[in-house]
Amino acid sequence: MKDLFVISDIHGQISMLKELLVHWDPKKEILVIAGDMVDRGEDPYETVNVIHHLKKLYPRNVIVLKGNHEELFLRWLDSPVKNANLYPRAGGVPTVDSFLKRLKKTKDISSDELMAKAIKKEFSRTISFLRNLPLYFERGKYVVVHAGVHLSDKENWKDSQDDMLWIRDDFYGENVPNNTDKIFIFGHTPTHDIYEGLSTDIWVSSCQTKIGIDGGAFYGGTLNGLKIDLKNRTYKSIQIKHPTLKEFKVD
Ligand SMILES: [Mn+2]
Repeated sequence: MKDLFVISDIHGQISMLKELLVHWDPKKEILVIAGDMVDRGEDPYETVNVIHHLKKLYPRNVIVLKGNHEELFLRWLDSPVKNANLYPRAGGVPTVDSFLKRLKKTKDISSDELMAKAIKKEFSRTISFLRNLPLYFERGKYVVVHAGVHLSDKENWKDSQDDMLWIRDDFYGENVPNNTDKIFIFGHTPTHDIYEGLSTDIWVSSCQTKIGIDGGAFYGGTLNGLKIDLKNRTYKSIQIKHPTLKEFKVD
């Protein structure tokens, strides 16, 4: 059985992703990308492109999950007028720009509607890849999911798809017991928020069944890679530090 190598919340930081991928061994590890490839960052298009390419090269050894930012991008593509205010506030401008600049023909694109239409037409395979991403990956006792799940009982954690994309402290809060028999690896909330600004390291709940890995790569933090040895149930983390900001800033 292959081990897992989990990365989350790249948010367009393609240079950090490439640095981290050097540590992935496709012969020994399944690469799991836990969502939020797009929005903000250096180059969201290229981030999706590299990951999509890896998925095609290693269809069984690369698992890509949907995050809320893939969902927001798809919503904008389908209803650009309705999402014209919301999507830029979520960091969508670098995503749209990074796709637009790869269009072969850029004339006559003067409205959000035309931009969305052109992107959907020219990058139909990429967009279809994003649309069809699963929300979680389960391997034995481990579940990788973008934001988290509803933990109240053993059987129903798969029921709330909305929670898998959006949930925060109703999942990772120390006062929320994990009544499932799974160990969850999640991103979505930068660990510096959970650590209250003290660290960007991987976070492990006191019950040791919730493991947060979002290092806040865009916010001057870290891109964390988490290796899980499934047989021995041991973890190893790799951190790629932000190339330009040394200090992690807290708002
Ligand atoms: Mn997210």
